Amino acid sequence: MAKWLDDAVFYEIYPQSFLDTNSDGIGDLPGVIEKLDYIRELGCNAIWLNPCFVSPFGDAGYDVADYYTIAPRYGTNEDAKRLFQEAHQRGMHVLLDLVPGHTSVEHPWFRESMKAEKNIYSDRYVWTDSIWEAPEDMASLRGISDRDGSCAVNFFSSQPALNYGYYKITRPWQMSPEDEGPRATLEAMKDVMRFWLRMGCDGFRVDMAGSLVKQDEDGKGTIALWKKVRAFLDEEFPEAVLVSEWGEPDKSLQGGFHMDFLLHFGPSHYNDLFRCEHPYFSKEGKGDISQFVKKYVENYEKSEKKGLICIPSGNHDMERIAWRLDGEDLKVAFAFLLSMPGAPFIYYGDEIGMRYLPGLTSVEGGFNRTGARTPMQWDDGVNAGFSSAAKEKLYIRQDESADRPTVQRQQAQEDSLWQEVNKLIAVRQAHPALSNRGEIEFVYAQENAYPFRLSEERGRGEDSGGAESLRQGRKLCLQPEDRRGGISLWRRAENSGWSDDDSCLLGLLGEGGIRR
Ligand SMILES: [Ca+2]
Repeated sequence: MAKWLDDAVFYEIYPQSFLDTNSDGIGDLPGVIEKLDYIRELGCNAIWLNPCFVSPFGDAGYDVADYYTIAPRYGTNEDAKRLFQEAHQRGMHVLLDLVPGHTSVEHPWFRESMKAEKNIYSDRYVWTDSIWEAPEDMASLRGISDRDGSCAVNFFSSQPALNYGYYKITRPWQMSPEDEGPRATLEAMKDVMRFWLRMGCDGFRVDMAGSLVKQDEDGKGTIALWKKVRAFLDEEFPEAVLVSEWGEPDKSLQGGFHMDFLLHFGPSHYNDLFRCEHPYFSKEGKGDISQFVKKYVENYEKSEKKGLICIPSGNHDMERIAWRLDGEDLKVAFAFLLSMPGAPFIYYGDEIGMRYLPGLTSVEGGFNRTGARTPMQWDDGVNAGFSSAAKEKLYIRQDESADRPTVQRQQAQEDSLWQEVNKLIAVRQAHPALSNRGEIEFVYAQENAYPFRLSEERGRGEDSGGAESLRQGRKLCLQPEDRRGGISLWRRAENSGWSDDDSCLLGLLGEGGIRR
């Protein structure tokens, strides 16, 4: 695994909403480059960039029409190359978003695949052999061309599924992953990876990574496929990093991914902590962390430390973390996020508590997700410093409330969320016990109960200073009998806020911070 992952703290950038440098109302790659120093100053040293390739943007770029070209609205391939170089100069790394599961209907592969005459792209997508038969358990496109068949779609109707084969074959038109068509699809995707890795990107976040092989209940076919990708990367780009949108680390890490996300859907109970009716980290104290911990421990053990389990602050697919949590709650939530093992991922704007805007008219297939994708709020200037375009031209309407958080204001304010996140990252980076790899033990996490405690031992022996700081810090910790280096996240159920006795990460480490 690439060494830089050991202390990577990621920042997810939604390029269209980050910084607009040419006043068209849409963020762009020169804007990302301009803000690299800001990201570094916050403490993040790695970036995940959402898709920035040519696309009709029916799903905000997750419907790629050309894998090899940066969408003109974001800039050029030269801009991408410069981004990689500028990031590397600052000791930072950049992951692009790879969307291997489907393309846009406008992709030339699909245009060829739609033709009735057999050609080299006929088997690039999942087609049945009759217009009257739809693929089981999947939506499909039908009657859109002269080809006699229905084509499976993965998500929206404009996203036909690429063909990586079926694990369990039950119909004559279904192919094995070893058949020529599926193998050619995988080779094509390897070429895409080669192209960007050669240009200087450091790896990929892989969209819907667990769903490539169809009728693959236990994931065996998809794991085997990713093992092939890993072998290819080990051979040609051994430093290339892969993180999966899969949510089952025991499977994804087996397939050769270095990291997997805890997802907001499926069995993770991630939202119990941040986004349900009674989030655990809300000061009302009505939450439950036990199911989350149970599932986390299960995943942690099953993954056998082969890689990292990543807990994001949010992403472009869910409501923002500030939706259900307020200012002080957010600091506690970040103390948790930035003290867990695995590489942390901070979604742009979450470091200032940017709000989720419910009820916005959908933009580019965002629907309820649109309110989590609004333009970044930098300062008190026009459009909060995001763009000098007319307000009506902005990619998505901005939070227009007078007290909307901005980077500029929070950087100037000593007790702001930005300052807290900044300190938390610094503490994490300074103490090997809090690094990305290593041991975690949940000391206390009962059903419907507070507090919640965890103990971490990481990097001991590498830097006894860090472990020693933790031990000293544990004077504030609530388990004096516990001799291991550890931290505690603690809060009182009946309490409406933090008291001086409540301990939290920074207080424990004796470096200032939350309510010490
Ligand atoms: Ca722009």
